[in-house]
Amino acid sequence: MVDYLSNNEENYSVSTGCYSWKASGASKDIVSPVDGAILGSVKLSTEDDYNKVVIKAKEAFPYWSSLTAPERGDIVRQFGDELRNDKNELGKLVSYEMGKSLQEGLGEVQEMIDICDFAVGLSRQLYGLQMHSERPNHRMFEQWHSLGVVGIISAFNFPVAVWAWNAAISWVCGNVCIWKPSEKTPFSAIACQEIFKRVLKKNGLPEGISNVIIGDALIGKLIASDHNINLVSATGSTQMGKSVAQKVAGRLGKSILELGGNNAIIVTQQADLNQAIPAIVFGAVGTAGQRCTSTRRLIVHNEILPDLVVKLENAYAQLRIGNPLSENSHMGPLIDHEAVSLYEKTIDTALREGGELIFGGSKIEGEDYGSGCYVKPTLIRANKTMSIVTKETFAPILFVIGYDDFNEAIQIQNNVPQGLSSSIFTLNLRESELFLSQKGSDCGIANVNIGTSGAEIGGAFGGEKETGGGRESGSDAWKAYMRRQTCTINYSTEMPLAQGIKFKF
Ligand code: UN1
Repeated sequence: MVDYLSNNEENYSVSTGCYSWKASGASKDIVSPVDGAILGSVKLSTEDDYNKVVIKAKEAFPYWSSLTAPERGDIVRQFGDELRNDKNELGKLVSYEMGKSLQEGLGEVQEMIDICDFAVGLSRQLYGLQMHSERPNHRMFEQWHSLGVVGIISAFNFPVAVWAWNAAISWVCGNVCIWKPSEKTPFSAIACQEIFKRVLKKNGLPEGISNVIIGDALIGKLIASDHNINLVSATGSTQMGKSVAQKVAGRLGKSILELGGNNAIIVTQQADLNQAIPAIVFGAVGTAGQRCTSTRRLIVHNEILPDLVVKLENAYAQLRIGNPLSENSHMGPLIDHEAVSLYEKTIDTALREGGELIFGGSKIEGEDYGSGCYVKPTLIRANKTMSIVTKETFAPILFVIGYDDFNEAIQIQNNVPQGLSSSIFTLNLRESELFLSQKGSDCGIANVNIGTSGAEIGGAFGGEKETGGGRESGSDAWKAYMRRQTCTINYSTEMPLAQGIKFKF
């Protein structure tokens, strides 16, 4: 980690807010949530800095998009190789800057490597369909062209992986990227840019293929409103997403939105609790409950609820909370003190609304924790009418809700504004198929006997309703990063019109 920071100082001034340009805005200290230490400071970018980055990106686009897709895929392959070499250092930096456990920091870099591999294969599979024309001796097909500049707005909780999902796919599709990472985790972003810069340099490619711009909400607004940005892919809160969506729609631009989740696990009487317990605990406590896929609600059949709660209490009592870089710790801190206040407020509201505290419920202070942002993982017995259970709080708070009838469980699961991830634990085929059916989960992700978090890159990632409807990462999510062109070629000697229209003169 220290190596990255000092390398950066050599090759790239850490105090520059954007790649290749000196940022001219205010300085911001970056504080690690782990121990309250100042990691360094970055200068935030201004509108002027932003405009320079856009020019640089636009200049790089014609050359980059003129390479063949497999040539671009080879550059992404090299990036994946560099990430393999740097996995430990980058994983540590992510863990220290963001506060997730080292295992999860390393997992995040692995997710980057995986999406690079996926994108390399994709670079030879950007298939268009061929259709049968209704006119004789005509050929009709569709093809996919590069879009241009992709603006990527990412959140603090996945400081590197979510960018990589977007960037790796954008690059093989022939686009150039401008990345606005969370200003809470800029050093992880700078490190990624440094690694990719090595690949660009080795291959004599223009720097503007990948750009990082560090700034506050102003930069997000500029990206959303700028007609030079052909696609905006934004990850973050529903509130942020609504503002981005309105600005992009106002200029009829394209966007991919991956916003809040309020993910539930249904545990039926026929669940294998040996599988369910670890999945529930990781889902609720992993990344200190700060994943958009974190498990926030547990919907449990009332007959097994008391037994399940005892098992969960036992599991929670074994969790070790502390420095995420220590292999001993299961859970690190929240991102900052504001997040700790939100955690406390949510618990207060839940208890006021009639919730019952089962476990945890307070922040953790003491010598060992310094000025880190540590909280206890929390279990609250709740009921389906409490309004707090419909809200997303980025914290390790799990609401346990009982149900009697299977359809009621599905209804509780769907009865929130968000629609990202969902799971059921059951060994009953009818229950699992109903959960996956049209009448079942309304989420973008629906799992059976797997928790709500930890999706693989091969699937399309995203969700419905207030989650924003976008899809990133695998499957055919790449189509949103390209423009579709329908082509019809007439190789006859006639000039027939479609729909049988006669037009003779
Ligand atoms: C996010 O929290 O924004 O499925 C992304 C998961 C991770 C990605 C989460 N692969 O939990």
